[in-house]
Amino acid sequence: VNAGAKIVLRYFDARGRAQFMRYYLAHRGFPYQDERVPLDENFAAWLSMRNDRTLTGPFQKLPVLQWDEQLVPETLVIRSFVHDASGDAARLSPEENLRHALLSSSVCDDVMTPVILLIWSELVFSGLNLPTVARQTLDRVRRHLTVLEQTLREWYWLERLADRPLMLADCLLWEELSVAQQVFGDHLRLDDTVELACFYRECPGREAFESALAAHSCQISGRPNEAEAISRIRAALAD
Ligand SMILES: N[C@@H](CCC(=O)N[C@@H](CS)C(=O)NCC(=O)O)C(=O)O
Repeated sequence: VNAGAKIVLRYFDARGRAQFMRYYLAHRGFPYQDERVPLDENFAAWLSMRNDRTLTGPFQKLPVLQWDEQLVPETLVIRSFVHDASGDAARLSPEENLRHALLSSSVCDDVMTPVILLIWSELVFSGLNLPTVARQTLDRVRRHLTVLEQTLREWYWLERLADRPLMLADCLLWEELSVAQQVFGDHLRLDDTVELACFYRECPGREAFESALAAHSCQISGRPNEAEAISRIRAALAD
């Protein structure tokens, strides 16, 4: 482990796919540069840097992480790179490492991505029926939280968390529970999934995460006028 690594996390000024890494790096005491591309008019700042692959990597998207000389793109690949480079992988058994990778993949693909897509949906798919898509996304996320809860119980996630430092999979799960609640409001009752509610409440990083969000408030996604889009999603679900 190179404790003095120069770390730059480059992402938009949004929570999106990077907020969980910000929580992690801060909470675990890795000094890093939180480089945020402003969400300005017509994404001018982003468009002026997008083709510079030394900044945006081989797929010209964000997040990318710079760890010393290594530029790492792709959210889940960054997760696994940092999990190794931080020394966390060495703290876990092979079976637990697999579980951390599995949980991260599942939370990314089946909670984070559908929720971000829903926020963008009206802009991206013309003629879309928002009430139908909002309902389907909510049902899908709810069902998935029920399944996640059973799996975390079977894996003794909370018990194990008590005996190890907070890791990226924890930060990711906490962040997506927070985002899902912010988007769905009262339509998603976390208390229906007791184990997840308990994790959300008692997660060792919770206070630091909430302070970080309060200290630098930003949108979840890059969608222009996101607050209005979220209000429309909630209203559509109330019908
Ligand atoms: N597969 C990538 C997806 C990255 C991605 O879609 N990033 C979006 C922001 S969340 C982006 O860079 N959009 C700008 C663009 O595509 O021009 C990952 O997992 O990190």
